[in-house]
Amino acid sequence: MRIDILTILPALLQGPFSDSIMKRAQEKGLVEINLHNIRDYSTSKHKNVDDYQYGGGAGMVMSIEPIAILIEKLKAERDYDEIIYMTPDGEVLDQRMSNNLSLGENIIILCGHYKGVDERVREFYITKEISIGSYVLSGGELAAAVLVDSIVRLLPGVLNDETSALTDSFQDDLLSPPVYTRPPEFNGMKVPDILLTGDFKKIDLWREAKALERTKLRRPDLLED
Ligand code: 6GU
Repeated sequence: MRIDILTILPALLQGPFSDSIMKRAQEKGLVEINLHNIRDYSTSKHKNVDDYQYGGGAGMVMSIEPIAILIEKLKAERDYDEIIYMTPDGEVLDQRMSNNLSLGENIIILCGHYKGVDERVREFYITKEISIGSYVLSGGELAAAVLVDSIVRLLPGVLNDETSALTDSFQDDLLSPPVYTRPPEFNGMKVPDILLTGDFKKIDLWREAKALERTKLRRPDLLED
């Protein structure tokens, strides 16, 4: 999979992809993540990427020109499955969306800033608008990092058995059951006896019950449909 991220703050996105699972996925050639600085495509003397909004009002708007030049360049090089705009008024990200996006070959992710991008970018180029939740971030970069992480870890070969995506919370609409490791007792706090029995059939049933109990208590909305 190839992911092209369009941003005015590429430095914000370098960290999240240069360590651990995201780093290994790139080294293994399972994903290619390219950061593009929108400012490099500005044609103005001072390399502006934003301007005052028509009609007045506080806040700058990201201009269409540098974004259009960059998207046209990328689209001329290959076909894209989706051109995504990260925005608080987009569709709220969930596991189903990440699963679907992980099946694509090439995606573009545009990170918004200021008051957002000129509406014409959204109308002519964007195929999908995604939010990561009901709160406001300073820009789309951190949201893009969340989206990319959730997609890349689903690509075949990225996770090993130990970190398998199949046992994640949400993958089957349930939260994960509690987990424990040694020691069996710490300051009087004990690991549940059943986990020490070696009876894996019973342990599986216990985990299922705990997952359901935890989901009912913390996220009853997941059980609704
Ligand atoms: Cl995608 N962008 C911004 N700026 N804020 C957000 C968001 C995105 N998702 C939730 N809040």
